[in-house]
Amino acid sequence: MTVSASAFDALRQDALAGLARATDEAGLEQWRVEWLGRQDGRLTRLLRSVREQPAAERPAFGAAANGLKQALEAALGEREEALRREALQALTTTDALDVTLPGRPQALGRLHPVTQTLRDCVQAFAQMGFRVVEGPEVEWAAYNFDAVRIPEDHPARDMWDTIWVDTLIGGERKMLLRTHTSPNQVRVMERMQPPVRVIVPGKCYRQEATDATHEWMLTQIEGLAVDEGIRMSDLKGVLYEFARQMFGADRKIIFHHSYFPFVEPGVEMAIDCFICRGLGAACSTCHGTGWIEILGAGMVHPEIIDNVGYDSARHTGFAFGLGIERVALLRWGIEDIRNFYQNDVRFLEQF
Ligand code: FA5
Repeated sequence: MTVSASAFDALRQDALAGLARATDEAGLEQWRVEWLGRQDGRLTRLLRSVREQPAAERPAFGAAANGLKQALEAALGEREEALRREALQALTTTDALDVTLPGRPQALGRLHPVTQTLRDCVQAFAQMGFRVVEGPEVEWAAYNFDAVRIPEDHPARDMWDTIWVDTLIGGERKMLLRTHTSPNQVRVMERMQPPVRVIVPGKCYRQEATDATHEWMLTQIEGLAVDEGIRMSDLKGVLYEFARQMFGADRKIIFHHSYFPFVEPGVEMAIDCFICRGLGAACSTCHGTGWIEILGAGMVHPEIIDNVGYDSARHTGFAFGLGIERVALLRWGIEDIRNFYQNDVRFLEQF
């Protein structure tokens, strides 16, 4: 069989007319199989028939068939592109979808305000040379109470109405959710030798009647420094520097005497109330006192120094237990601590 130049032209026109009738992906594929399909495509068959041509005509036939194949492949590519453009155009002109509208932003999470405050406090103490260590949240009563001089019948145990773990050991409940980070004073001294300068951040749990400044779960940072010659003035210097960094130089700070069985002497540090500035007897945030207590502190009791195997004649130390939610209240002027753990996104996304 020989195919004349005009026959090639007719084939080309036939193919291009078929391509113009294809209006979607399926139509294009059908056309491709009909013309360019490897098994039985019309052009594939034509190319195979080169062998059957008289020897003298083979080169011209082959060249014409190949030229037609390339032309059809190019035409297919163009038609695909044209259909894609048409489809996009159709999308932009229908009311249902406006592809030019900006996308909806993804809501990004952020650190909880108490976590932010905890990190800032940790950094302030780290800059003063304190190293971070951690202790268990489920604690032995022996560490939480006895090791820090709060024996079974001591009235101080009432201050920390406790959430006990129900497991009985030797018929007694001996484990609890720690009520404060102070057991870590002992845990740290048991495994380190002076000089000690550590902070221990973590959650604590108490059976509290909650109010504007009390939650049943609270975050504390315990601080401990033990060395030769550590004095109360060192404690005050560290705490003043911390308060200056967290609250700025113009906030008022007060130290009250206080009692904690594990320090002697003991103090509490408070910051002036940002709500009433000390003027409101009806202020629910500071209970009319004008001050918001943020930490308890003092000189580590010599008996505890000796109990861990140090020598209290040589080594002295200070400790403090700082409430992080209270710091967060003060730095941002939040009236009620209970906001922090109510999981209201409208509150949390303000930080
Ligand atoms: C203690 O927990 C002592 N362990 C602190 C201490 C450490 C004293 C080292 C001396 C030496 P207190 O119960 O006062 O003390 O708590 C310390 C701080 O934790 C408070 O000043 C307050 O900031 C915070 N805090 C206490 N109870 C709550 C509560 N229910 N909700 C929120 N914050 C609290």
